[in-house]
This record gives sequence, structure tokens and C-alpha cells, in this order.
Amino acid sequence: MREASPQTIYLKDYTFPEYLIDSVELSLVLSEEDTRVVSKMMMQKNPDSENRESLLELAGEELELISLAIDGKALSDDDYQLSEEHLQIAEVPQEQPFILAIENKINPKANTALEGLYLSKQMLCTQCEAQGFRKITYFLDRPDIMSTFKTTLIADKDKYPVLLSNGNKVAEGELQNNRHWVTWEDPFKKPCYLFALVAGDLSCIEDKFVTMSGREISLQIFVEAEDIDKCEHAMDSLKNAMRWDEQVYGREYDLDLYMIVAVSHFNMGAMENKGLNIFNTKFVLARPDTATDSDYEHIEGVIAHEYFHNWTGNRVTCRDWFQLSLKEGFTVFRDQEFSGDQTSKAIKRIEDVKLLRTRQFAEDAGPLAHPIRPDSYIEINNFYTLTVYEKGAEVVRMIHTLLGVEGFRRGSDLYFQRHDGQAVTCDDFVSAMEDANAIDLSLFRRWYSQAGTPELSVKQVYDSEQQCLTLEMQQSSSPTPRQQTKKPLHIPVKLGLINSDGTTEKINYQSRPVVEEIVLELKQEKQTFEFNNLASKPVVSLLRGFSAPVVLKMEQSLEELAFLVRHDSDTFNRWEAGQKMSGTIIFSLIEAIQKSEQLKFNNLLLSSLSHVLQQDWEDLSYLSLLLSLPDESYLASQMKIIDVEAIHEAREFIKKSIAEGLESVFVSLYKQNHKDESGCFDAAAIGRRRIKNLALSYLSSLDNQQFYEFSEQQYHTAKNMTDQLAALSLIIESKHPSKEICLQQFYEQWQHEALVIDKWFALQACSRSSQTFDTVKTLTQHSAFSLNNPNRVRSLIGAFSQSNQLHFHAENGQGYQFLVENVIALNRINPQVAARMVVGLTQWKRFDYERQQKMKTALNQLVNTAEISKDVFEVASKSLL
Ligand code: 0A1
Ligand code: ZN
Repeated sequence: MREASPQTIYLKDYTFPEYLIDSVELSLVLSEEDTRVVSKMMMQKNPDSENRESLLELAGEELELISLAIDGKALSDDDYQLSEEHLQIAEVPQEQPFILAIENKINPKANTALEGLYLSKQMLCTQCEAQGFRKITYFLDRPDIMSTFKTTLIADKDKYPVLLSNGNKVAEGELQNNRHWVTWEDPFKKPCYLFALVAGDLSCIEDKFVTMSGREISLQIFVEAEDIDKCEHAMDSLKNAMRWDEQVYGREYDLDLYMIVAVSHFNMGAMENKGLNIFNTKFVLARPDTATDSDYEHIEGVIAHEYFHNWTGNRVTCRDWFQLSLKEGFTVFRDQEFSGDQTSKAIKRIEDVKLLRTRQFAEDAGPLAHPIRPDSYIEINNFYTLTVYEKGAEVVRMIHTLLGVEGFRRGSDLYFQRHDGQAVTCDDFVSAMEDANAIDLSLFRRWYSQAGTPELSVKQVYDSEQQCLTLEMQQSSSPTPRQQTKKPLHIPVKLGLINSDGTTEKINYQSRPVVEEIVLELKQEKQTFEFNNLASKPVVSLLRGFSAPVVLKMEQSLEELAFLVRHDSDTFNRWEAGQKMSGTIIFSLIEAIQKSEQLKFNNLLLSSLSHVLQQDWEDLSYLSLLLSLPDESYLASQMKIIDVEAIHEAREFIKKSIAEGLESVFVSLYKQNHKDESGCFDAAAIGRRRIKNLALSYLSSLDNQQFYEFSEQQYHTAKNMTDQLAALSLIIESKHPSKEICLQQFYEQWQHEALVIDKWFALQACSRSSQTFDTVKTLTQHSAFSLNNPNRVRSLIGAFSQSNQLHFHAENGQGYQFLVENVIALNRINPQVAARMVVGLTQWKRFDYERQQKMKTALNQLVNTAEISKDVFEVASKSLL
């Protein structure tokens, strides 16, 4: 048991910093186990601070202090106090600026938490967000302290020929003993969480970008030598993102150099350090034979995300960590829109909503629910959540929907103009949007402070005599931890009306101009909306484009849904109607399974799918989405008490029934679109792969030798990873006789490509096969598995506990015990990643009584473990409440 509960930090306690740091000069003599840091900070009392004490408190963790001086005068032991997390200097000058010089020592090799300065294979690199800078040297480690940084790196020339930091390289030279030095200067003031350095033996690809004002920017991507042939896509994505930000937001890059470094050991996806982004290799490296189509898409999205942070995050940053969604919600919204513009808006939107609804909605409905601007935390690293990122982006999207493209641009222009160089709040962002458009968003602000997903219930009443359709809307939100009562929110509801012949009905609403689509604004708990001059009852297409992050409850018959699948011109709602239709049918099968009744297939689904298949489709990716069944995790999210076995059985039954009914269509879809292509990443080629692999997946469920041969043939001849992996996955999931041989062969083929081996682990961890648990357990002992590499941990333990609900939630509880053992081991190595692994246990209230008990036991084991980190403690203890 922990001795004392860790401290909670509250938003309401925010105060201005007591001191400011205008500029920092850092000098680091780098080595794996003994790095020396000298920091000279130009400081002064903050005139805005109300505290008149002369004490200065700096944050610092896991540092060995060597010396301290103020204005060149060394401090003695009596002048300061050291504790585990702080350095306090009793008296510093109050009236004039002063220079505080600190020398300390750190051990990057011992830093397995990967925060601060650490070792990723042979490379030294940093991760300072949120509070990693304090593990490099003593500092005012908070985002509202913005300083200029000048950094000198000194290191061995052979081990570390490349020495990088933020900004521009201003000087370099040679030293004795085969050492060299480089000085970097970043002219832009920034918080220390954006500081970065990299030292290593790296290869680089270079390109150029000419900005809208004609400045030439040098672009560099650094990787290990063996990966140099996998950088092209990242570079293209970067240039596309730079152009897009100029065109859509009028934002130009500011430094002359933009660097990206890919590292194999990284806690998250990537990091937007000023001028020197550090990326998880997963979001940089791609070659057609090693990366799938979805890897290519993720790389494009993450490269853009980090680039966009240069304005939304770096130039305008957060005042405190409660405002995290200010930079993350806005930047995710920007990267989503960018990706949609690069390929297909329709598909991007559907995929984003799928993620939101399966994962973020679960977070919002569980014990860890928090508003997008949380009001308290124990460990800030636990708040890089789907709520802050994905729901945060939905909130920005709603502002975009309410203001329109031009209004939103006016708002963002004002925001950048007003706050460039400042550390601000979510409220400042909303105010800029209001002021630029002269509208009142005071009610809308509740989205920032209220947790939980609202439910929107809609009743339709059609009066044929009056030719009037009334929509009665009601919103409600369930209580969430620490927030029992909820207020009505301002919800934009996009709507279209469709006539019985499939044509679009013109919308006549109040005295507004007649339109084909309208955004209704629900602001009260209950509100009705009337539409006149409707000669017959139209079919309502509501919440188009998923215009608000809510759960929509509206009665729709299967026939009505089938109609929308045929006729809705809104690509999101057309797909959604199909999902609702198959979801409804799957739920009636689940009921039958629970009552041990015989399962019967509903032919309406088959005829709806056949109809879809008869049309001519240009966008085959969209067609694949229309033909896909809802995921098991989405189905689970719709159940009060999750029945993992029944969900799996019902979904498999329906999949097989569809495959039987449409076998010949799937065979021809497969044959038409199966082309042995390599290196083709245009939308058409991606669409072909997507549809043929979906067809093959339906056919595989038929357990038929002929289709087993299709998969095996595809597996052996594939020239791209999408096809090879899709085939291998189907082989593993079926009763295919060559399962073991193919798995072994895949490992041997790719053992030197870490990111492909991650896929090999994940595939086995996600398998529905009955052997999975034993396989996963055995794989933790595999020579290629290591708890020290977050990507490996995520691909085995994360994938098993978060993407294999059938086996993780096995009735005997062995999945839970397996997770606890691994979290405890990981807690000693990397608390941040360990805490993220606990997610699988947080939803215990959604399971039956026996499973609940087992999950609670597992969480209690974590809380009661000696030396549990505050990261894991916070997640586990809050989950139990
Ligand atoms: N700001 C980064 C994400 C990030 C956050 C924390 C990290 O370490 C604790 C690393 C990266 C982004 O949004 O891309
Ligand atoms: Zn981000």
C-alpha cells in the first residue's frame, strides 16, 4: 500500500508564475550514463505575481545537483534546500533581473520511463511534454513560462556525429579527444515542454519547401541508416501539410529549418518540439512492402498534426495543463480536415467517428470520465486522453459547423493575431471565435466543463392535414464522477429531408430561406422544430456528418433504414443507416442466443447489401465501409451488460449468412480487384485492396478449401504489406491448415523490421482463435518481446487487453490476472505506459457480476502494490470509485 495518497492539482488553484525566465543558455556534455548539464537562466520577478516572497522554487526530479550560482556568486549549502521534486532557493533578487546558473548530472541510460533525456537504442533523445524538462535540469517547468533557448551540445564525434536541438544551427566546432560541439539558437520564446535535443549516428533525407511569402525552408528527416529508404511518404506528407496550412488557415512556417527525427522507443505517437519534431518510428517509416495502407494514412495524419502544432500549440500555447485541449482538440480537428482533403472526406469522417464512439464514448461513460478541460488531476500524463484529443476536436468541429467555413476562419485569424507568443486558455479561443463573428457562445462553453456524452432523443410527428413535420428533441446527460448534475448543452444538429422517391425535399424552416440542409441549434433541455409545406411525410436524415458528439435515439424501422442506405445523400448518414440496420439485427440475434433460441437470418439486410452491390461504385473504400458490419467493440458499447461471447457468436453468424447469400458476388469482387500491385497509394488502389480484402474476409468465414487457397496464394505472392497482412490475418482466424507455417515464415521474413514484427505480435494478440490466451502468454517470453519498448508493449499487451474483448474478458478471469502481472512489471520500467495499459480494466461496471468482481480484484491488486507509480495509482484508484 502507498504511504500517502499522491497530491491532486486543481484548475481553480491556478496562480500567475512568481518568476519569469526570459532566456536560457544550456550546455550539455552528452554521454549515456553521465550527462552534464549547465543551465544559465536570465530571470526576474514576475510583475503580475501577487506573492512578494523572495523564495524561488524550481522543479527537478532524478537530478544530481553539482553547483548553483546567482549572478556569478556560488551558493552554499545553507542557501538552498533540495527535496525529491524541488529545489528551493531562500533568497533571490527581487528588484532586478538576475542570472541563475545551475550545474547538474543525469543518467539517460537509467531513464526507462522515456521522459526527459533518454536512450533509444544508441541514440540520445528527449521528451519534455508534459513535465519531462525537470528531469534534465531544475526549471520553472510550466507552460506559461516562455523563454528563448540557446543550446550547446558536446559529444563524441563517432558515437554522436549528429547533434540537434531547436531553432537554427549557429556555430559548431571540434574539441580534443575526438569530441565536437554544436550550438543551436531558437529565436521564438517557448515553454520548456517544447525543448528537444537529439544526438546519434543518423542518416537524413532532405528537401525544400517554398512558403507563400517565398521563403525557402529546408526540410530534414533523420532516421537510422537502415531506414533511409522509408522516409519518402513522410516527406511528401510534410510538404502537403505545409501547403494546406497556408491555404486553409493562412499560416506560414517561421524558422528556416524543419527537422523530424524517428526514434524506436517513444511513449506516444510524436512530439511537436519547436523545429525539431521527435516521432515514434511507427509514424514516419513506410515502404510498400513493410507498411499497410492504414499505416500510410496514419503517417500522413500524424506528420500533419505535429506540423500544425507549430501554430496551434507552439506560437500560441497553453497557459496550464488543464488547457491541453486548447492545442490538442484544435490540432486534431485540423489534422482530420487535412486528411479528409487529401483522400476522402467521407471515409475520414466515418473512421474518426468510429474511434470516437467506441473508445471516447466508453471513457465518457466510465469512472475516468472528465471534461475536455479537466478540473483536476494527479498525474497530467494520464490526461492525454481520447476525451481531450478526440472529443476536443469534436467541440472545435461544432464551432466550425455553427460559424461556417468563413466565420471559423475569421475566428482563427483573430485568435492567432491576438495571442501569438502567448500562453492562453480554452476560453480565450472561444472568445476569439465569438468576437470575430459577433455571436454569443456562452452556453456553448459548457462543452468545456461538462463531462459525459449527451443523449439526444428525437420524436417525429407528421400532421398530414397541416402538411407539417414536428421534431421534438430532448437532451440529457447522465451523472459522471464528481459531476452529478448536468446542464443542457448547445448542440448543432444538421438535418436533411428525403422524399419517398429518394429526391431531396426543400427545407422550409421559420422564415429562413429554403435550403436542402439545415443546422438546427438545440439549446434547451426540450425544444421542438417545425417544418411546413410538406405534402407527404419525408424520411428524416438527422445529425448529418455526425454534427455533434451525442448518442442519437430516434425510432427508425428497418425499412426506413434500408431506404436511407439507398437514398441518403449524406455519406456519413448513409453508412450510419446501414450500421444501425445490421446492429439492430445483430442485437436481436444476441437476444436469441441469450435465450438459447435458434438463430434466424433477416433477409432485409441481404437485400439491402445486394442493392448496394448492384450500383456502380467509383469509391471502393466507401463501398467497403457500407458492406462492413459494426465492430464487436462498437456493439459492446451499445449493451448495458456486455456479453462478449454472444456478441461474437451473433456477429459471426450474420457474417457467415451474408457470405453464403452473396458468395458469387464476393468471388467476382475479389477476382476483379485482386491485382498484384506494389507501391501504389492512390485512392483507387487503396479502394481495390480494401474491397477485395473485405470480400475475402467474408469468403473465409465459409470454411471452404477454395477460399483458403485464395488467402494462401495472396499471402505468398503479396507485394505490399496491406495484402500480405490481410491474408495472414484471415489464415490465422480460420481453420486454415497452414496457419503455423505462415506465422513462422512471416516472422523469419520480417524479423529485422521492428514495425512489422509489432504487427506480428498484434495479429496474434487480437486473434479470436481458442489458443489465443496461451499464445499471448508465451509471446511475452519471446526473444523479440521487451517491456522496455512501448511499441512492443502496445502490440502485445495493449492489443490483447483493448482489442480482443472475447479473450481478454474470458470468464475465468485469466486475462485480467495476466494484465495485472504485466502492469506491475511495467510500472517499475515505464509508469506512463503502464497506466495506459490499465484501460482494459476500467469498464468493469459494464460486465456481469462475476467478471466485475474479478476486474475489481485486479484493480485492487494494482492500488495495493508497493511502489506503485502515481500514474497507475490514479487510473486504478479512480476506476474503483
Ligand atoms: N503533444 C503530442 C503528444 C505527446 C504528449 C506527451 C508525450 O509524452 C508524455 C509525448 C507526446 C501530440 O499531441 O502529438
Ligand atoms: Zn498534439
